[in-house]
Amino acid sequence: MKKDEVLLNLQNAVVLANFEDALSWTGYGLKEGIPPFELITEGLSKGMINVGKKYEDGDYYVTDMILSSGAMNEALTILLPFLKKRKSKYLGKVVLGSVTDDIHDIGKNIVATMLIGVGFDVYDLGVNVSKEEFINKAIEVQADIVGASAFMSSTYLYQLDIKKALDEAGLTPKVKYIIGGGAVYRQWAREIGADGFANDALEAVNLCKSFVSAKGV
Ligand code: B12
Repeated sequence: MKKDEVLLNLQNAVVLANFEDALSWTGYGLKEGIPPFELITEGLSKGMINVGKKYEDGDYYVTDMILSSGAMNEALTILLPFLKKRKSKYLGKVVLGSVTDDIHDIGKNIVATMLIGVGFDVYDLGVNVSKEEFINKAIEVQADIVGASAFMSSTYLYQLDIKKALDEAGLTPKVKYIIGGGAVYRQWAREIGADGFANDALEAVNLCKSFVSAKGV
């Protein structure tokens, strides 16, 4: 079977919240040598984009989004361990979380896993994380990077609050601040003075690596 077909089957498994298919097409894709990250971004995540569209169009309810997340998370239980295998030396410390009032965490979890995989220590604060929690953790662990995820137009403004709090705590510019998530764009990162934005976990990894390599790690 062609790679595109496998990826399409994975997308459909997520859209239809078919847990069994999500698992079996993930297994099949891996057996066929499709890289785990591609199965995530080109298969599962694209399925989630369709789920979001269906919700927006009124064809899906919140319960449908919950079920689809379940199917995606099921497949991720197989895929994330591949991304987590640490291959390289220690690169630094990253504090991550989803902002206040935002409980979307699938994207953030993928970012966290991939950062661990390339050598970062990740302190994942979870979801609905206040600016104070970000700052306190960054100080406690002497973080190199703080990353905030937001998936909603009602929550992305908290990314600005975190930037202000980092400035006020005197952590910037030493601590780099990065943002991402379904609700945000590169331009927003520029507007709030964040050090970077990433569309996906691979970009996030490259961004974080660029900060530490600039420090000579
Ligand atoms: C799944 C889902 C849910 C699940 C979340 C489950 C979970 N544990 O995460 C549930 C059902 C709980 C949910 C609830 C809600 N949701 Co919802 N949800 C989605 C959906 C369909 C998919 C999101 C997702 O997980 N995508 C998959 C991942 C992999 O996304 P990704 O963007 O590819 O992730 C990459 C990048 O973003 C980046 N990245 C992510 N985080 C970070 C962080 C950093 C630092 C960096 C650098 C990069 C980075 O790397 C990731 C990995 O490659 C989206 C639709 C969409 N298009 O986003 C709606 C969506 C986000 N939800 C929406 C809404 C409205 C809600 C609810 C308000 C619904 C309701 N009435 O209750 C609630 C709000 C709950 C809350 N308080 O947060 C809206 C938001 C609209 C808006 N613009 O504000 C969306 C856009 C749907 C829509 N089209 O209307 N939701």
